[in-house]
Amino acid sequence: MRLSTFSSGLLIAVATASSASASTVYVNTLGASTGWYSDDTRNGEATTDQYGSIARGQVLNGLNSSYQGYFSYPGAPAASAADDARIARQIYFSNPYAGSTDDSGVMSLSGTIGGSDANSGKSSVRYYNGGVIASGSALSNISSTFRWYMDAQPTSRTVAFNMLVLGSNNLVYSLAWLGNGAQMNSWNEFSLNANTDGWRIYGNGAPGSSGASFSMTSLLADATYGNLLSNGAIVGVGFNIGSSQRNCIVGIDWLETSLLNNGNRIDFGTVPTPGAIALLGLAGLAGRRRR
Ligand SMILES: [Ca+2]
Repeated sequence: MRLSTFSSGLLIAVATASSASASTVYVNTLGASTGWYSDDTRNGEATTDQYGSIARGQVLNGLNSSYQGYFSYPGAPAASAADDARIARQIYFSNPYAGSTDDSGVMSLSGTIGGSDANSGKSSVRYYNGGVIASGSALSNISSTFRWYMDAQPTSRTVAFNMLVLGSNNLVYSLAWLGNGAQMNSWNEFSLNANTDGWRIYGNGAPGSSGASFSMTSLLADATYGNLLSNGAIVGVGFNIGSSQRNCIVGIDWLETSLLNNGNRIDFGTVPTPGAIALLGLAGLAGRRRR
């Protein structure tokens, strides 16, 4: 699996403490300005666009929207503006549903682009800080709550909350959590803590979907993976749908997790970030001065 060759640069990065903040962080775009990036997003539907033809399932690496640390493995696709455009068809920020919190909109993830039966598409988005987000020991008291909408689609699918963890054996594992009971055409709010069942571990020989699901507490007590994870480092935190989640679009309203932003809300959607507001203010001031 590609994760096995995940950038060794992460190994030498020093943990970066997030600045103290008691407030909501707004995320309305992918890339360096927010720290939220596409990584394992795969083209959902064979298509021809202005950049040429692209097959289903092809991994997309955008110049601005993809996390380049993810693409250090041999044979990785080169970053391109074409893939930025393709990623933007599958991961985008808008306000399509009534009832997002404070009318803030959502970050939509589409497993396919056009509603075909393509099963090889995937949308994957995570926060990265270029190094260690939290030590593996933080897994033992993890808590997360997130709110999301499931679009009306022929298949009912559940967005996964997930993490990339660099194990103490220097191999990267993906931990994905799926809650139960998501409703189509509805807002869903899922909460988990260390004792909530529903985790699976993927990559580097881990059983993935073929194994039983775990609570984090039981996973950390597992003879094979417990010490690897708790002595490792969390290097990415986010969401995905797919693969094999065709014909489903989900919109993520917000996330609160013990791993990011000091547990305060990360609100996805169309609200400008404070930085963007400041820039708009400066632009307005400059405009007035010109007049
Ligand atoms: Ca929102």
